[in-house]
Amino acid sequence: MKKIAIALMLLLAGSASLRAQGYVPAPENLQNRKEFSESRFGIFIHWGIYSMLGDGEWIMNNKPMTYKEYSHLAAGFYPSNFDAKEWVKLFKEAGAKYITITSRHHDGFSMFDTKASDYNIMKATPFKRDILKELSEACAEEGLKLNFYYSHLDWGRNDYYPLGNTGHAAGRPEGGDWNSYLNFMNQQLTELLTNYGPIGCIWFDGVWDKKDGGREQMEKTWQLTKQYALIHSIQPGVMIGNNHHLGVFDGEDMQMFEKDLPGRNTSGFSGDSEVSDALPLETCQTMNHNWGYNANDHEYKSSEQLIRYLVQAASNDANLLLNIGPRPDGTIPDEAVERLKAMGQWLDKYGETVYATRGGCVPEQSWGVTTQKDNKLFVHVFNCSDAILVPVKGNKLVSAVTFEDGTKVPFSQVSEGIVLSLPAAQKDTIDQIITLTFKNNL
Ligand code: FHN
Repeated sequence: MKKIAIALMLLLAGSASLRAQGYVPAPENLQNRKEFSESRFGIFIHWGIYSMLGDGEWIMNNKPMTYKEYSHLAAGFYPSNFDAKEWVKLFKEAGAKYITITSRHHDGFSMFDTKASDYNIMKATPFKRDILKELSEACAEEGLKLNFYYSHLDWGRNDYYPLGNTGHAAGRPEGGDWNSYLNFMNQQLTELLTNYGPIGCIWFDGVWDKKDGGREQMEKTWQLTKQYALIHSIQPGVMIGNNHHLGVFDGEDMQMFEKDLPGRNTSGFSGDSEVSDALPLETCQTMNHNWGYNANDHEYKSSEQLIRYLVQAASNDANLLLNIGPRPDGTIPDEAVERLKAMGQWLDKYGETVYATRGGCVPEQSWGVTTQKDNKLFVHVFNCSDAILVPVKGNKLVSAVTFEDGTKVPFSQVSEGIVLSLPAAQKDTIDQIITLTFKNNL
């Protein structure tokens, strides 16, 4: 009897320590992950006092400017045309389901009401309005989820010491208390998770500024386990993502890819990131070449390109987080508005083939990509020809019709898969969608 009791105690102690080591997401977190994946389209917003200089969010580092000079921008920041309701209406019209806004970028300026530093929108600007609060209310009204981007990296604070790889011309003293910086961040994160209602995700960026020593050292330097545990203790449902450009760390709930689809590395950020097969994925992308407002950058991707990119992301089982950089007066550049509206019109008609789908079982082909749901495969044809081969084998095809109007598409099942004869009338669209219905789920 005594032996059984001891064995039981050991078993319990063992499972407790296992749990202490590994993060176990709460049920509401799992639900959030599901909803996040189903939503497929979000708007990224890079907005801060840097927008006044019209040269992107890295201007303080790139110019370079000292923190002393740069911080004077705050006293002139007055986005008189900012209207949270208008923004959120536009994002909803675009078909987006969530927004992710920079609560604080690398310049260290807080775009929200915080007691942790006076360098914030309420105390350091004449505007004195908490834009995150206004956005949280507008999002709640329109049913969009709100996420906060939060920079680990800070070019302004004295306690950001030892320095990382960037921001060396900011004019900070030699010496500073790193623990004080860690506490500062945790105080701000607590505020962000307490004062703005339920938050969808905390989107971290910047740990790559101090990444020497590899993953374990990064974890130690940034105290990520402790920070993640704090976040989940305040809002267990909130998802944590970290744009460290590596494979996911314990405690993270999603994985993001900068300017690349998962598994690709065309922009050079994702070389070391192994794609998670368990967590929701997200690709973030700019509309032009900049994240923050750049007055001279008018080289925008076309609406067609952006729509196809959204579909491509979905075909890779990833959301698209599409960026806008609002002007300093609070308006959104015309080119961006035009593209968001065009995406919304397209999603109004074809959203069913994107929202709540999974990446298709057929990998990208020369003709295009696929998404799927239950026993339906949505074939997105970007490059048209008279006939295409869809390499699905071993599942009986019941019907093939155009998504547009249900016109039957002639097909034959051959040993390599399914050959579709595409209807001529469809040849000039952004994305010709053919719905294939199979006997069994895919
Ligand atoms: O340095 C930032 C950059 O300003 C921007 O916020 C992007 C968005 O993914 N992330 C960083 C670079 O990795």
